[in-house]
Amino acid sequence: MKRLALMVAAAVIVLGACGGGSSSGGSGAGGSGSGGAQGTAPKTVVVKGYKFAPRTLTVQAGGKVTFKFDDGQVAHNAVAKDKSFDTGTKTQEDAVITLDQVGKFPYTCTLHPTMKGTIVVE
Ligand SMILES: [Cu+2]
Repeated sequence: MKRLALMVAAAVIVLGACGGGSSSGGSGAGGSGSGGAQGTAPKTVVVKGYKFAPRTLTVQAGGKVTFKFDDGQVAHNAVAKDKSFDTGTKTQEDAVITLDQVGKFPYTCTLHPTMKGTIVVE
C-alpha cells in the first residue's frame, strides 16, 4: 500500500516535469495573412492578342478596374454595351474606370467586335 502510493507520486512528478519542459516553441506557423482582402485588391484587365483577360472580372461596387492596353501597336478600347463606361481607344496605355452600379456589364472593343468581356459589379 505504501509502496504503491510512492510509485503514483513518482509518476505524477515525472509527468509534471515532462509537461512543464515544453513551454517554449509556440512560434512559427502562425498568421501568414494573405489570400484575404478581396475587394481592395487591384483589378486589372489585360488587353492583348485581341482578347480581354480575364474575360469576366468581378469587382465590388465603387471599385476600380484598370484596363492595360498592351497589344503592340494595335489600338483597342473597352466600351460597355449599355455605354456605362468607355475607356476610349488606346495603344500601350492604361485606362481606369470606376464601377458604382451593381450589375453585369458586358463590353466590347468597338474596333474589333469579336473582342468581348464582362465586368460583374456586386
Ligand atoms: Cu480592339
